[in-house]
Amino acid sequence: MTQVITPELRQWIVSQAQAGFGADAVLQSMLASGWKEDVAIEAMETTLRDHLQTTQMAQPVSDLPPLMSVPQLSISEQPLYLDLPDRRVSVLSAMSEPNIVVIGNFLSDDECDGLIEGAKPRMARSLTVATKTGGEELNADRTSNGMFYARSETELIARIERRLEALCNWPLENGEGLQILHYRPGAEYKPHYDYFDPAEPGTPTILRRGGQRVATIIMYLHEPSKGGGTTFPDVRLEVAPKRGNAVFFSYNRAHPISKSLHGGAPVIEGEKWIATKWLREGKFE
Ligand code: PD2
Ligand code: ZN
Repeated sequence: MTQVITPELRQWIVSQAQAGFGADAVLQSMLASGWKEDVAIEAMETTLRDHLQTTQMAQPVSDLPPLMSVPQLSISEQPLYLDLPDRRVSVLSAMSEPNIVVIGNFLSDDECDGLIEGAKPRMARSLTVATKTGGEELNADRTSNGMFYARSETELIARIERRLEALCNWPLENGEGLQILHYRPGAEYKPHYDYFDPAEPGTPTILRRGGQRVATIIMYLHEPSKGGGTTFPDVRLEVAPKRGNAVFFSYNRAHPISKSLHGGAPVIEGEKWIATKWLREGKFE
């Protein structure tokens, strides 16, 4: 029998959280009352996320981190194509809040293969920036393997970076080195924000080099046959990980109000390879 997540259940979950019960305790109560584990987890995740968003929306703007300038793609007249200096790419879909644009034909098959082959000898379990210290750490939410190319490391990298610069109208020097990630079946990247949380103690150290992140471009290099989409839970969008395509998104405040929460859904079958470019406010040197 399917179990339905009712408004009453959502209200109960919020009241438990407000009473100070942790996620684990709430989950155990739900299991004890006969809820199936997957339904209970889904109910808790969606309810608490929606609740958090509602309370965040009610915050006065003066309490939020400052607005930042962000890259803008040249798509105000809904062009079907963008003629970048060395390649015509397609504009497949776009939304404004958050600003998410899906681009088709951004990379050729040869370019995808070149990025993967160059990365293979240097792959290691992915690290994320440790916001407590400003260093790097293993992260259980990210079960992919990865590596970074230095900026302009090879002719191929330099070509793709120039293409990104033209796509985003944002200086190449403000970009971090291209990151390659490899996901096997079961691997995922749980929803997160790419900006650095201003409340974390390590953030001022991280920001000394290039300022905040303001946008992300994920390029799909090898597509899994099932799963592995890039999800945007706040707007219930999932971008298909199609080889050669890319998704651009920006965040003009380092705050959840940007609705830039995003994740890599678990790969179900096949393998997923991506390249990620993060753009900073200033020069990243
Ligand atoms: O692999 C993805 O789809 C993904 C999802 C969320 C990658 C990233 N974030 C990232 O590289 O930041
Ligand atoms: Zn991300």
